[in-house]
Amino acid sequence: MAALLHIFSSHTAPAFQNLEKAGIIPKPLKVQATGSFFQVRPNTRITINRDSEGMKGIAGYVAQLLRPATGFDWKIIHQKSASPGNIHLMISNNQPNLGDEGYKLTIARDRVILKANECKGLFRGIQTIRQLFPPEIERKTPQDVSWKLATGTITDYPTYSHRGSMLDVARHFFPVEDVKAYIDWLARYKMNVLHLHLSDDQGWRIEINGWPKLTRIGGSTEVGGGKGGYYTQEEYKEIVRYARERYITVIPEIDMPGHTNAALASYPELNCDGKAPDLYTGTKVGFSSLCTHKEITYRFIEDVISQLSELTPGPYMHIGGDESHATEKQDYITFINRVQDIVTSQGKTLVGWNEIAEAGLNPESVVQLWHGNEQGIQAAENGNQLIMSPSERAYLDMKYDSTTTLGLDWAGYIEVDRAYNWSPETYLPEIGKEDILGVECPLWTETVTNREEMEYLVLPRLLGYAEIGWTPASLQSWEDYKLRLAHHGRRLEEMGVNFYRSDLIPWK
Ligand code: IFG
Repeated sequence: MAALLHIFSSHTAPAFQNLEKAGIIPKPLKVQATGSFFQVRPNTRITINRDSEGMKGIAGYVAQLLRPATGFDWKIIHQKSASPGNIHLMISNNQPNLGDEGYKLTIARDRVILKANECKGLFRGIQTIRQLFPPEIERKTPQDVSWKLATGTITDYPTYSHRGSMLDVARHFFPVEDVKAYIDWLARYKMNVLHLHLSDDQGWRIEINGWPKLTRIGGSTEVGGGKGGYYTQEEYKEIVRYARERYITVIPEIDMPGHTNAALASYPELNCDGKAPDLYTGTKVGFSSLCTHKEITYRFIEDVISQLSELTPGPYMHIGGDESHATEKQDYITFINRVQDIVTSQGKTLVGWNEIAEAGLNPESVVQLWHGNEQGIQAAENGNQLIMSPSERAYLDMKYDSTTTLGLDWAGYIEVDRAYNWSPETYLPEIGKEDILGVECPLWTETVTNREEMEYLVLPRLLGYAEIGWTPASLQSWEDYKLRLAHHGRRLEEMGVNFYRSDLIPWK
């Protein structure tokens, strides 16, 4: 009784007494509130049941998340079991239903226990814990807040294993710190893939040994004629490291045979007529093609793909294949099959936009559906898994509505509700859940020049795509999501990001 009185009498009424009202995004599978709270104190510790590098890394991540706004020490202790007043992280692979990214979170009045089969699952569960702290937790300086976590249990694991976003660093170049900020957003909402669009007509962004002009010339500009830029291999490795620390896989994309003007402008010999075109700073598409008849083209591709494979630990290599209007159809098909052999010889699985389905791919190759449902269906019938990125639903560069200055509108306007109200497994009747690897929302950057503009287009729509990838379609509901998003608005405010305040959301 005293405890109950304590709750109602506490003058600093904590944010929630009801775990089920915490408004977590993406929505967890199962939440059971017990109506009380766990009091975080200055001497609350993070305890880990294994002294492994992975667990120490995760505990360190938690500490650096919670230290700035709480001002507490967050000592990390290796101990077998949970103890009063502390947050215990534990790996115990005896919960097969959780899979490798699932977790079970128990918040009792006197302790917090986060359990998972693997570190990846702990990392996803930490994002949930982060959303149970009051929004002030996002601040960078100690806040005078009574840090209480609502009690109860959460059992959670993702629907799709591929939940990602693509960042186009070719149309406009973004320095490493902007890519890291992008990775932080993905991590916060339990996404696990960053697809980097590293080359296009307007720019080549990754240093390739033996082909220095790709970056010296191809990386020297961008849409609008700015100075462009590129990642050295060291900088690219730093991006990959930062992503891996957050259990996010990088998928590099070198778009080919089309979308290659930057490479063609850098090396005359890659052009069929041996003449290098000018660098291009406009926004047209479909006018460029590697010369598919020349052997040097395949030596070039081998060098690029082998070096990029070496630099990228993930299983995938994206070779683009979209809008190759300047490549003869039969040449295109021969080319894609030859590149597929190069990719698989490097031990990677090929990914490409849906046009590659015309090439009769190995069933292991993955097709990313963006525009061209017939090719998507052809891929599914061919046994290829699909990444669902339908442009009229998932393209983050689409304007919200006619008043949005940033972005494009060729695939239509995508307000926050339209971004949320669809599901990959019902998008096309011919494509079932078993054909789908997951979902990915691309940000093309023809009109995006800096982080603030990025934030405006990406947030809050990214949160909806994160939920589409993580939460079962049966639990998806716009009426429920929009209230959770409204509630989450405080957090976006505290993060200081330039998010779009849609009129459709009753922001708190
Ligand atoms: N389509 C092009 C992109 C970009 C996009 C802008 C794909 C696969 C239109 N290809 O989307 O390069 O220009 O919305």
